[in-house]
Amino acid sequence: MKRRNFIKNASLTGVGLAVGSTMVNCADTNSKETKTMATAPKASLPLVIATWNVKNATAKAWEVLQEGGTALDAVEQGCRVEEADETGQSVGKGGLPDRDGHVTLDACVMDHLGNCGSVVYLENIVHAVSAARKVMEETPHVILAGKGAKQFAISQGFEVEDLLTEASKKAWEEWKIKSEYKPIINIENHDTIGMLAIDKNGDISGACTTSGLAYKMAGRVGDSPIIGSGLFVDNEIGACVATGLGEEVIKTVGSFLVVELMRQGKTPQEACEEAIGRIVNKPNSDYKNFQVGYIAVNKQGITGSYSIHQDFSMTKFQDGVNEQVQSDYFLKT
Ligand code: SD4
Repeated sequence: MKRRNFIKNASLTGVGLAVGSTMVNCADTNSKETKTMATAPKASLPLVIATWNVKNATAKAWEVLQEGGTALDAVEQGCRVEEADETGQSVGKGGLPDRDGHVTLDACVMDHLGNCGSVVYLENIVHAVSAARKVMEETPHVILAGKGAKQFAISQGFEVEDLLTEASKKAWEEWKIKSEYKPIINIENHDTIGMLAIDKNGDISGACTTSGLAYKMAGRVGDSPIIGSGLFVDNEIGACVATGLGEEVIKTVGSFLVVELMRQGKTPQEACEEAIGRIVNKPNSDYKNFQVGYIAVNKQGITGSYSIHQDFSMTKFQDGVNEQVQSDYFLKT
């Protein structure tokens, strides 16, 4: 499908376009920011959204916001819930390892002031998201990798743990029999987590944490800790976080793209759809064989989500309601 048709079809779905009784004019790509702002509908704040079905994580983030915590506190605490859950095999403890049996974590945070911190290829530390926050707050750097990231985390009081659980080890041993590497669509299902929150001050922050693709090559780093790809926050405009095959997100600088599209006047829904369009409309795109999903929120608290394949969802906590929202998707046939 050509890009123009993709966008046309996407806008026909109507997902996320109707907000209360107000319709946002999505097709008007010439609309000026001032015009968009004047007609922009507002959603109730605070709010939390996260990739996949992670109600325990969003509940934790919501609790933090209710207690007056910042959006940054909320997303960090929310992500920690998934990192600690050993049954989640795409994040933190229990994450599936690389080909050599090592669990390596990628995570990042970004706050409303545009500060950010990441850890990549981090081993033996469960709460990679908190290590990323420490990089942001306690170092002059943005990214720490591998051994250095681990040493830094230890110096900050993080405990060293074996992250490979019996279940993940068994899965890896079974995988080794064929050693066939290919991305599995929606394998993440509910655990790799990207989270965005707006606090009572209207400030936006985001976080993302993952063990990356199962059975990846040693040394592989995905989109999740790369600011602009896996996550981007602009407190004037909104924020976006990605999930799925990180290589494809990196190639299109996906989360930054979504935020910039919102800056141009697109709704979060439209922006997510166009960013997926950039991936599927590439010449020779192999999109039928991989998944990418985006969730986004704008400054007004309006949210959107879109993926290539069916069965992507986001969890949204707003107005005291914590619910899983099924995402619209590109590949309908
Ligand atoms: C990665 N984007 O490492 C991550 C994986 C992921 O849901 O999001 N899985 O490519």
